[in-house]
Formats: sequence, C-alpha cells, structure tokens
Amino acid sequence: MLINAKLWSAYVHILRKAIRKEYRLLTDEERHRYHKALRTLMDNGIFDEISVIHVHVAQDDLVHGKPKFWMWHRGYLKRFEIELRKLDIDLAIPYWDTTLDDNLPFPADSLMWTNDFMGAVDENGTVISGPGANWLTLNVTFSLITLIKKLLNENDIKMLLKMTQVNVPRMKHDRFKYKFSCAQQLNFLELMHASAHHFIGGDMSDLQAASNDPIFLQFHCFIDLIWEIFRQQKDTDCHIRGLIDNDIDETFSYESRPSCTYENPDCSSKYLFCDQHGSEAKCASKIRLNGNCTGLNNEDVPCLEGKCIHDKCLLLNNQTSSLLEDFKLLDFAIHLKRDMGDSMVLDEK
Ligand SMILES: [Cu+2]
Repeated sequence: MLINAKLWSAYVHILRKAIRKEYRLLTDEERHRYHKALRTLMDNGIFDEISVIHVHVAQDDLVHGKPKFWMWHRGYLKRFEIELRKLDIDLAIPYWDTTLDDNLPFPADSLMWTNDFMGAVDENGTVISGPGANWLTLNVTFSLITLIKKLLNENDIKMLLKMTQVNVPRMKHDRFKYKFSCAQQLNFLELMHASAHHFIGGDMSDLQAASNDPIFLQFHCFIDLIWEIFRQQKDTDCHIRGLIDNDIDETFSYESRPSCTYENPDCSSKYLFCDQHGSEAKCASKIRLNGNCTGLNNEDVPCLEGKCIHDKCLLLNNQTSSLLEDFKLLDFAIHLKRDMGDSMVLDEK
C-alpha cells in the first residue's frame, strides 16, 4: 500500500530532508542499508507497484520526449524515496554519476558491476551476484548486456550547460495533471540519457521495462541532478512541482558531485581515484579485478584490488610480483639507455 503523498508531505516538514549522495560516496553501511531496503521493496511487491506507474506512462507515451519529462521523473523518484524512507528514515536514493565510469578506459569494468555494488554478471550479461541477483522483473531478468551505447559524460554536461535557449514557451496551469510554470524541453539531455539506458541493456534498454531495473532509480537520480544544476544556473525562478506539491529544498537535496584537482587529488571515497593524466584532474570509479586499466599508473591506485599490471587490474601473487619486478627492471634499463645515449652499451640479453 503506497502512502498518501500529502500526508507524507506534512511529515517531511518535521523530518529532515533526504540527502542524495553519489552511490560511491555512501559509507559501506549506508550502501548495504540501501540495498537491503531495495530488496525489501522488491520482496513485498512495492517496487513493482511503483514501477508499473512508469510502465503505463511509457505505454501511452505520456511523458517521454515532452517538456514534462523532467518534472514527472522527479515525482517518480520522490514517490520511491518515500517508500525507502518508510523502511529506513535515513535513506535517500543515491545518484549514479556515470561520468565517473565514462572516465575509465573501459567503463563496463567499473566496480559498479561487482558484488558490493550493483552486481557482477556472467558471460550472457545476466547479473549473478550482489543486490541485483535473482531480481525477477515484470519483463525479463535484470542484466547488464550492451556496451554499444555510451554513458553520459562530462563533455555532454558541459555542452548542456552552455546552452542558453530554453526552447519551449512557459506554460501556466495547463490542462495536464502536473502543473509547471516553466517547462523546459531539454531534448539534448534526454537523448544522452537514452543512450546510457542502452549501455546497461536488458530491461533498461526497453522504455516500457526500464523502471523494473533497480539501477533506473540511481541513474534517473543523476539525470535529475543534472537537470537541477541546469535549472539553478539558467532559470532560478522555475518552481518545480511533481507528484508531490513540494519544492526541491523541502524534501531532498543533492550532495556535490565528486571532484579532485592536481593540488587536492582526493575524491572522498575509497571507491574512487583521481585521474591526473589529462589537462584536468578528474575523479573516476575504481576498476574491478581483471578490468582494463590501460594508460593508468599504479600511483593513481585505479584498481579496486591488486595492481594495474600489463593494462589489467591483477591480484599480486608470486608470479605477478616477479613479472612486475621484471617490468620495473626493463623499464629502468630502457630509461637508463635513453639517458646515457651512445655513451653506454647495454647488455639486453
Ligand atoms: Cu521514463
């Protein structure tokens, strides 16, 4: 049974608001509590009950590709967050900042797809462990399959924030159920977000099934944050109304996205590292075991476990340790030869 939205709205005036953090900035305890609540909502049927709202809306094509896409999905997230907080008042939906994964040589090798996060997958892309394992959805099983589409990256966000034109006129008290005083048609962002849906694959790549997937919440939370940044920069007079008649600052707020600099290379999480190879330092998700770490140095600590050896995150055993020593020696010899030039004859045997 879903809670009455107006009643809850009254409660949030008394209770503190939900603070939405990046998924990897949650403490281990906070993340486990979130996973536990997700599972409870799946087991007691409430996850499906809410998910079906999106399924129906997608079937009738009522909100996608339309200005109210943003308000509607914000309302949907709030509705879900209420159910999470009924189980555990300290919870909030964590957002999944996909730029942290996109910053990796191979984003699908992010620790997002491990037991402690959204779950590891088998060769078919089906999630076999972690909180998403055995997640029987209304459509198919939860899976991570496709890698042909891309995640939302930092350039997309920069490009969006350069846009000055809000290309739909403001509407007031229109015939729709959800009133909005300043509809924004952010086609570009909606398009980019669709591409990331396809990156995940499985239910997420099907508009009418996407909400079946637990990562839908975290991903849409991130999209909502980007919209909020856009709204605050471009149109601060825009008051948002969704399924619950409360403005953003009364029910939830967002913690800043992880960032680092050359001077302060700290991304505030043991699950992130600061990549200092480009013109700007940037936070990135750590890489799972056996994942691709091409171009990253061990000094950056890009691997969740082990070390980046031969462009792969490997656990250090006797064999890899001696391999690493051989590489170090070879590297040293090559540098020495380059520095000394012809004045030195190196025995390379
Ligand atoms: Cu949607």
